[in-house]
Amino acid sequence: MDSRIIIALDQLVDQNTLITLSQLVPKVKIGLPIILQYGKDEIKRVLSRANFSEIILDLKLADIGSTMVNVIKAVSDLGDSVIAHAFIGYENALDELKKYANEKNKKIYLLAAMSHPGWFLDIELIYNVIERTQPFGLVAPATRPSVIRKLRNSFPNNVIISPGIGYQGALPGTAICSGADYEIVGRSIYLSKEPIAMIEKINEEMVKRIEQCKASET
Ligand code: BMP
Repeated sequence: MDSRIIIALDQLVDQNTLITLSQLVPKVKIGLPIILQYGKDEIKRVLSRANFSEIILDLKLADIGSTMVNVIKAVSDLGDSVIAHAFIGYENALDELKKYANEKNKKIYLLAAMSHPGWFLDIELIYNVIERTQPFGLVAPATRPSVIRKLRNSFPNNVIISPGIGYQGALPGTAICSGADYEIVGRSIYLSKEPIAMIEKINEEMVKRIEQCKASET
C-alpha cells in the first residue's frame, strides 16, 4: 500500500532529509511558521529537489476574501493547494478565494473541524459552506473519528486529510479507518532524531491498523 502520510512541515528539516522523505510519502503540508522564518525563496529552494506529488500551503486562512487572496498571491508559486477555514462562511470570503484559486489552478481544502480539545463548533454548522464552496478536500480531526465518519458520509467525493496523529494523541491509521484519505503528521517526524526511521515506523503502524479495521468490517 502506498503511504497515506502527509508531512506537516512547521519546522524545517535539511534538504537531503526532505528529498528522502519525499520518496517515502506523497504529499507535504508547508506551514506558515517556516514561510515566515525562512522566506519564500528559501522554502522554494529546499523543496526544489524533493519529489512530492502535492505541496499543500497551510497559510491559516480565515478572513474576508480580498485579504485571503492577497496572502495567497504572495506565496502561491510555492504550492499546489491551499487550506482555508470553513467557519468564515461563503459570501465575500470563500467565494472569492474559490474564484482566485480556480483562476490559478490551485486546489482548496476546507478545514471543517479542528483537532485540539478546545474546538467547540458543531460540524453540521459548516455543511452548507462546504456544499457551496465545493472544495477539492476537507481537513478533519484524527482526534475525533466520529466527525470524520459524518463528513465521509455527507461528502463521499472529497479528499479528507486528517491532523492529530502522534503528538496530539491519535494513533496512526485511526483517521483512515474512519474514512479519511490521508493522515497529517508533523512533530513526530520533524522533531525526531531519525525522521526517516520514524516515518517508516508510522507507516508500518498505519498499514497494520488499516488492515485490522478492514478485516473487522468484513
Ligand atoms: P502535529 O503532527 O505536529 O500535531 O502537526 C499537525 C499539523 O496539522 C500542524 O501543522 C497543525 O497546524 C495542523 N492542524 C492541526 O493540528 N489541527 C487542526 O485542526 C488543523 C491543522 O491545520
